Amino acid sequence: MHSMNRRRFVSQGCLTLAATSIASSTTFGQIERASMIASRSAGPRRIIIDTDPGVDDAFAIFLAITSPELKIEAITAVAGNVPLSFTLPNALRLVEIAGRTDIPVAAGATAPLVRRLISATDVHGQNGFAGAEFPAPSVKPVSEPAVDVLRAIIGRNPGEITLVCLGPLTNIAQALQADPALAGKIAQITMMGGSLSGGNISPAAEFNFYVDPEAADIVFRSGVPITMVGLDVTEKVTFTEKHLAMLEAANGPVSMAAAKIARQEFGLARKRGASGFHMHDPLAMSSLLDSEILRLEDYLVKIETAGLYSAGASYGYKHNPVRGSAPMKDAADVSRVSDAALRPNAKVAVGVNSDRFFELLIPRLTKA
Ligand SMILES: [Ca+2]
Repeated sequence: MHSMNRRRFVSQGCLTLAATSIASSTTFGQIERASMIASRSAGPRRIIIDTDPGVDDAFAIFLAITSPELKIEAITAVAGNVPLSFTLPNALRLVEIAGRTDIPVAAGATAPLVRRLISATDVHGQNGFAGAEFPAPSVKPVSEPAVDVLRAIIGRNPGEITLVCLGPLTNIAQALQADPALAGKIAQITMMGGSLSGGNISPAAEFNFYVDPEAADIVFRSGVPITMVGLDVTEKVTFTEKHLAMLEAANGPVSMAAAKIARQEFGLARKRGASGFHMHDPLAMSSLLDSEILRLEDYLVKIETAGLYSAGASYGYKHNPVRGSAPMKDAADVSRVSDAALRPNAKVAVGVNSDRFFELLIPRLTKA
C-alpha cells in the first residue's frame, strides 16, 4: 500500500516534470498555464487595472471597486487618453473618492514604446475627466514603477492575476519584454481595445491600439489568454441622459463623482454631434462580473504595425490560411502565407446585451 502510494507519487512527479518540459518547449506554455489556472484559489478574482483615466476608465474603476467579485491588487497608470501627468493623479483621485487609498497606484509609461503619444483630448478633455475638476489627490503613487509592480505581484502569484487593460498596452508590453517568464504566470488579460470592424481614431484603428500598436502586437503574441473587448461591442453601449439621471438621484461619493464627470462629458459629446458617450472600459470590466453581457468568439488576432494608414488595426482570423499582405518582388522572405494550423490567441467580444450591462453598472455605482 505504502509502496503503491509512493509509486503513484513518483509517477505523478514524472508527469509534472514531463509537462513542465513540454511547456517550456512550446511557444505558449499552455500546459503550464492550464495547471496553474486550475489551481486558482476560490474567492474574489484578483486583478491589476492598467489604465489611462479617462472618462470611461473612471466608470470602469468605480465598477471594479464596487464589485465584491473583484479584488484590486494595484492600479498602474499609463499615458493614453491624456498624458501620464494627468492619468496618474486621476487614478489616485478615483481611489481617494471611493475611499480605497489602500490600493497601490503606480506610475507607468509616459509614452508608447516607439511612437509619439497621440492623446484624445477631444473625448476626454485636457484633464482626462472632460474638464470635471476634483481636488489634487492627497495620496501618493508607490515608489516602484508600473513595470516593477506588475512583475512583483504577478511573480508572487503565478496563475492568479488577471490584468484588466483599459489603455494603450505599453506597460504590459514593457513588463513582458523585461521578464520573458512573466507571460506564463498571467492568468488572463481582459482588455478594452481593438476592433474587427474598423477604427475610431482612424478608419483602421481603435484608439488604444493606434496609440501603441507595437505594444499591442507584443501582448497578442505573448501567449497569455486574452479577452478582447473592442469597438465591435463598445460602440453599441451608450451612456445617455437617462443613465445620468439615475446616478444624480443617488448621493454617494462614487455616484456623485461619476455623475459629475458624465455631466461634463455630455458637453464634449454634443460638440462631437453625439447624444451620449460609449462605455468602452466599463464594458470590458463587466465581462469579469457577468458572463452573459458579452458574446465571445475565438480568433487569431493580428496587429498591424507597419501601415502608413493602418497601424494599430486588428484583424481576426477564423480560418486558415493566415494570409498576410502579398510579398514585394525584391523581398527575401516571400512566405507571407502561413501554413501552420490556425491557433486562436483571443476571445473577441462580437455581441453585447447593453441593457444587461447597465443593469449591472448603475445599481453598483448608485450604492457607493
Ligand atoms: Ca481607457
